[in-house]
Amino acid sequence: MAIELDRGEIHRHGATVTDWRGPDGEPALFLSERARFEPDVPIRGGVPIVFPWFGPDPEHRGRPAHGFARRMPWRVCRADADEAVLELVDSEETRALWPHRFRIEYRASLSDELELEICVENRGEAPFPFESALHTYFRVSDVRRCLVYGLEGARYLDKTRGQASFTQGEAAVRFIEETDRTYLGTESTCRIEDGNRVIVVRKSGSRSTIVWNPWRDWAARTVDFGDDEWERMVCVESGNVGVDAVTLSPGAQHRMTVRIGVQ
Ligand code: TA6
Repeated sequence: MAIELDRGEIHRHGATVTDWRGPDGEPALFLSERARFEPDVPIRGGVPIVFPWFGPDPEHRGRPAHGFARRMPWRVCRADADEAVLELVDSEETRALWPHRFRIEYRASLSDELELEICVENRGEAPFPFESALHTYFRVSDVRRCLVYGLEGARYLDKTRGQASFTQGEAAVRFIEETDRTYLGTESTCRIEDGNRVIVVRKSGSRSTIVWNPWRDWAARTVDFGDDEWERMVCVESGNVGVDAVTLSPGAQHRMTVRIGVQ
């Protein structure tokens, strides 16, 4: 069930923004034509919320990849024409997966910019470390013609090369094959150049940027993703993962904000 706003929509499921149109009126987010809207299944596209770990279960216990937040129903705190606030609070279900008390408040503001703010609070008695990311799928005309600026000189781990560490040169990130890179220690604004359209991703409270395009083989074997959809999307994700993970003291909060604009 989607919450319709003037400039897009957000689902209670995973608090996933699935559509936002910028000043040009064009959809800026990619949503797979095969996306599934079912309990315990993340929506393939829009802005899934990764929490409390990024990637496969770090303890190898079979817990869901990218954590549980994107697979669960959130509570709507308020919603109006251009903004929605949702929350996720720990439960027996979450504590069985991750033994901590927490509250996440998520504010999505859909106007000329898409502003997303996620605030994580430690409601327990002990500090906890967590990873999080806004796993944003951007819609592009052809990923092979896209360039991502802003990560020049940053160190990254390359998942396609065994998570080996590299440094981005002075050139923009371009896409000629499967690309899956976690840039660390970067608070930079990124610009996605897609022909004559530029998507700008500003962030605060985030030191990691993940850049991903699955390319054709992954697309062909993934049921909730069209065989050729890889050509029309790129993920530029803002978060805190790996060495950038956050440790939150009891009662403390961590706020991350991402502001997306289209030029
Ligand atoms: O953010 C990139 C990534 O970690 C890729 O390695 C790929 O696994 C992608 O996320 C999608 O993961 P998902 O669990 O949604 O299929």
